[in-house]
Amino acid sequence: MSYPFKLPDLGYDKGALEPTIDAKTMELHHDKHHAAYVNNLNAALEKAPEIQSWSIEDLLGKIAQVPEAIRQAVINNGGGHHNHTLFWDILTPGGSKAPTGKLAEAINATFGSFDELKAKMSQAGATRFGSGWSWLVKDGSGKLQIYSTPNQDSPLMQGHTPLLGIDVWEHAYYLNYHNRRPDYLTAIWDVINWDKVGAKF
Ligand code: MN3
Repeated sequence: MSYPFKLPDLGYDKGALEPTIDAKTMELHHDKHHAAYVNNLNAALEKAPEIQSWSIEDLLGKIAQVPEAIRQAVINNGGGHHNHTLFWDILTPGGSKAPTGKLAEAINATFGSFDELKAKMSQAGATRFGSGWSWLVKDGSGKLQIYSTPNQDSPLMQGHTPLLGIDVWEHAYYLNYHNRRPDYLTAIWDVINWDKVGAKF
């Protein structure tokens, strides 16, 4: 899939993740915030026909080759599009509530336990100043890593494959959790679909 990019359907009801994530937050987050990233990404690419055939993974993975005039717009809005598309996918209702199979083995080997992974990712999200994401990624050598990125910066820009991303922008939690980002980061583990995360690994 390439330019013009389209806002993907959620694939489930906006209230399906309640009470962890309320329907109004899902509506604004998907229909307004994500839609704006898609529209702004397309507006930027309109000015660069030579890269209009690139996939979103190519745009972010080869960001240094994107024309400088639109590079930051692609980082912000292409990152926003890819990050949110992944977020809706791994929040799909149902699936396993904990990692299984090879992913579970890798998590235990790398972090010690699933609880330790949750603690590290929540910590990364809680300590990200301002807006950004907390990530579980597979790095270039196939190893798991946890870190946060600012704004909409994507792990793809450093050659890493994002497996699980938690949006810590205020728009992701403020209606329900107000300023209590740590409470959101504790609750969100109830709605992660680990079958989806495992499939990406
Ligand atoms: Mn968001």
